[in-house]
Amino acid sequence: MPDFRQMQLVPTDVLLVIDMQNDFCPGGALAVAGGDQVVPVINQLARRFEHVVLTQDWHPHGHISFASSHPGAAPFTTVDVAYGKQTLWPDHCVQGTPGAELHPGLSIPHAELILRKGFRREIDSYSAFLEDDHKTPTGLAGYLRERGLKRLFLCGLAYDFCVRYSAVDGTTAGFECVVIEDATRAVELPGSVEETSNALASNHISRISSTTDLLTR
Ligand code: VGL
Ligand code: ZN
Repeated sequence: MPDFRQMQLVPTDVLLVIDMQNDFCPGGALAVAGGDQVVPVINQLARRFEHVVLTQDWHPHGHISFASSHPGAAPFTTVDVAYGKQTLWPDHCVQGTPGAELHPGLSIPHAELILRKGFRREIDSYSAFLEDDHKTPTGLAGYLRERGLKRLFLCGLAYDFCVRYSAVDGTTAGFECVVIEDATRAVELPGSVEETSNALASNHISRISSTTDLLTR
């Protein structure tokens, strides 16, 4: 594992802020415990990065990931869909609703891109790179590559879903990915945090703290 104490941020690094939206924060439709607590941590981190990219979960009404779209099904259960198992969620991050807006405390005026994902009714997208059919690209890899951005520091919500899959797919796409652990929070379905930590480890994705020298110097 790289020694982040010896390292410096370089201009080809990017902070990737995943789904810091009202619906994932306390009071929201799919609230993650302590989700709002990472807002000041992320604001502070963002000042260290020349390049910041945000993502926004952005679902149409009737989205395949909504339990309400599957008669008789309850949130937090799974169903089989064309691309495999789909966890069902309460309706969340519906396009154009207040719940889909970025958290009002987020202050990153220099963010360069807001990438929306999950906007196809029949395909969910946890990952910022590849939708859950494992085929449909979001365009982010092309954007980063064309701009010469190489190393991704991930934060935001949720650790065990969108942060996890974005980090793994980013690695597969050829980017070095690092998760800033205290700048994330987890949904915490049974086993999901442990599985995430294992998936990150087996993909050689480092987990660091926002207080690491690299990020504070
Ligand atoms: C997410 C569940 C459903 C996330 C998005 O941002 O982690 N989780 N949609
Ligand atoms: Zn979603």
